[in-house]
Order: sequence, then C-alpha cells, then structure tokens
Amino acid sequence: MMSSRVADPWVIRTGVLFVAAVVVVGLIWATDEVADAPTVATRLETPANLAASRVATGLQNPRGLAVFPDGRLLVVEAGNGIETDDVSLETGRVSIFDDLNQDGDYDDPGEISPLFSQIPSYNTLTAFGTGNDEVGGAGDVVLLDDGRFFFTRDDPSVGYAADGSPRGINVVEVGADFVMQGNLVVRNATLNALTFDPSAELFYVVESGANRVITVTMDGTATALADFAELEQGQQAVPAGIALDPTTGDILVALFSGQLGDYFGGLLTFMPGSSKIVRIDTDSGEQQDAITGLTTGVDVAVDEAGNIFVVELTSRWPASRMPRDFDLFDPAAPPDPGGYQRFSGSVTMYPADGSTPVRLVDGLDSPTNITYANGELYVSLGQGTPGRTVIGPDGATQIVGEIYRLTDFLP
Ligand SMILES: [Ca+2]
Ligand SMILES: [Ca+2]
Ligand SMILES: [Ca+2]
Repeated sequence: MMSSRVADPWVIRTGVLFVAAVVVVGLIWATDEVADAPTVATRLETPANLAASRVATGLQNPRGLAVFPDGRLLVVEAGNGIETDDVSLETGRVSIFDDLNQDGDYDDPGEISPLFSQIPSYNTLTAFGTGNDEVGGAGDVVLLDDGRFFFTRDDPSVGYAADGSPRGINVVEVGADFVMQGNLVVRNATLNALTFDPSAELFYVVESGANRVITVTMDGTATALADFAELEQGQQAVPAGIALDPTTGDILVALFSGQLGDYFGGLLTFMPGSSKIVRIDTDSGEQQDAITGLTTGVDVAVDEAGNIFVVELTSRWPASRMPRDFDLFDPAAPPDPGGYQRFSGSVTMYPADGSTPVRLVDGLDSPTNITYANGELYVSLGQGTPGRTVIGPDGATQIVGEIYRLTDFLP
C-alpha cells in the first residue's frame, strides 16, 4: 500500500558532491602527454524507427529511475539546489509515476505521487565554488525483485554523528511496503550511482568523491572493488554512472573527466575526449577500457543482448566557469550556461556485435541518467537550477527537469 510520508530527519549533515565531485576533490595538474585520438567514431544519423518522447516535465533535477513490474516508474529528483536549514523547504523527493489516463506520459493530474519528500538538495556552485550550476542530493535508485528499493543521498552540510561517523552520504533502504528502513550504508564520499547484481546479492556503488567502486552486501558491509587512475591528461577519473552487463556479469562504469588545472594558465572544467566507459571484472576487479573518446560520459545502461547505451551531459567544449557569487535564483541574472553547454547532451548505442555506434538522440538539455528496462530507455535531463534562464536552440528558455523515453532503437 502506497503511503505518503516524510523521510527520516536529516538532523546532522556532512558532505561532498555530485557529478562534479569532479571538481572539488582537488586540482590535478596537466601533464605534457598528448591525448590519443578518440577511438570511437559515431554515426550521427538516428535509427529510422526510433521514437523519442517526453513523458514527464516540470521536474527538479530528475536523476535515477526504475520501472516497476506493473509499468509504474520510481523516480528520484535531487531538487532545486537551495540549501536551507528549514527542512520543510527542502525539495528532493522520490516519487511514483503512474500513467492513470494511459496516454503514455506522466504529466496529467495525480500521476506523480511523492513517497518521500523534503530530501536535502544543494548546488555545487554555492557549496563549493565549482564554477558550475550543478545540483546534488538524492541521486540514483535500484529496485529489487522483491519490491524493496535503495537510493543514494548526498548532503554536504558539515556534521557528524555522535559516534564520529559522517552522516548525510548514504544508501537508503525502503521496504516493499514503501516504509523507509534506514541507511544500508553510510560513507564519507559522494555516492553518485549504484546497481545491483541479484545473483550475487551485491550492490555496486560508485564513490564519485573517491574515484572508486565499492561493493555493498545486503547487510551493509562495504568493500573497495576498483580505484580509477587519472585520465590521460592528469584529470581525475570521476565515476558518474554504473550498470551491470547481464551477458557477462561485468559492471560498466562511466568515467567523467575532472578539471584540467593548468589549461594555458586557466582552469578547464573537463577535457573532451578523455571521458570513457570502463568494464570491470567483478571477481578480480580488473579494468579495461570499453568505450573511449567520450566528451562527458555521465551514465551507462546495458540491455539483455549486451548493447551499451551511453548518455553524455554535453558533447561540446566546456562553457566558461560561473562566478561563485552568481545569483542562481535571480530572474534578472544573465543566461549563463553554468559550466556546461546546454542542449548538447546525447544518447549513443554501442551495439554488442561491435558494429558502428549509433547516435540515438542529440541536443538534449543536460541529461544525467539513463535506465534500460523492458526494451525501453528512460533519460533524465535538465541538470541545473530549475527555472533559471539559459539560451536554448530557439532563444531564451528556462531549465526544466524532464524525462524522455526512447523506444524502437534496435535495428
Ligand atoms: Ca498520463
Ligand atoms: Ca498527458
Ligand atoms: Ca543509470
């Protein structure tokens, strides 16, 4: 029975970051190495039969998504990024999306029911001076066959529990009855994404604040599985998304490029071409490059056949960094892109047979998450301060969180 309830209180807070854990963890100075040419060419035409439709809008930083057996969606929103001490003003939430009128989308009255709301949210620009309009908070979610689900939370406010352990960065367990069970695991580095291997009864969680993948058992025991070395020009390799390859049992991790600390005397938010997808053998922890030459690989999904789907936040050169004192909520503020070019995100399919990659969609506004389920892909987009003015393909527009569904993408 679905209940509407407020999540347990976030009394004590601590922190690190979101995708742009990228940024804060520290600057790495560039080396003299020259980047290898991207090894993956992308065919830009989309499949003729592809259908891409917007199924939800008006959201605030939608992130992880899972699909219930009955077709309803479970959606995590990080919120609007306003940091506040008043929990009633917090905007992160986890909701059930139910297409009550069966018109194929979730934008009709009563179709979104929050299960947990008032989850803390923050912006890395104001919290850490990252130079980017990036919202963190509740992040990814996995749904188990028995109906339980688990989602990540990230709260940067400084604070520690009485026993000295950091609070606010954790994986939360929710029962099949939608009652919150508490934290499965508490960590001190941002957890950006997670996946679950039912055969091993093991979670694989990316610690983007530590450039690491950990395993977490059902009883909450965490163990490091793999650490990521610096990318080719010395940037931090920040794990941003993760998926289980059901054909091999491997996990795939999207590595987002951290900052280049010495780019002609300045700072570059990321280096296009450095981002990649790595494949990890879960027995040995051994890594190998699966897809290289990406601009900003931020999440990855795999279908039953082993086809890999990669979402890139943007496929363009980084925008200039945002001033730290930029007022993100001032309607008169200039339409700054916020560190990443807007409306330039993409989804690309890398066929399991090794044939030419296929660009499924392009021009998405700052997508962050992708989920594969039942022959469909769901893409969450609209990263940044909801309602803030930016320049779109048709002129000034506002940042809005949306979810797209892609179908019929296979040849
Ligand atoms: Ca509907
Ligand atoms: Ca509708
Ligand atoms: Ca995902």
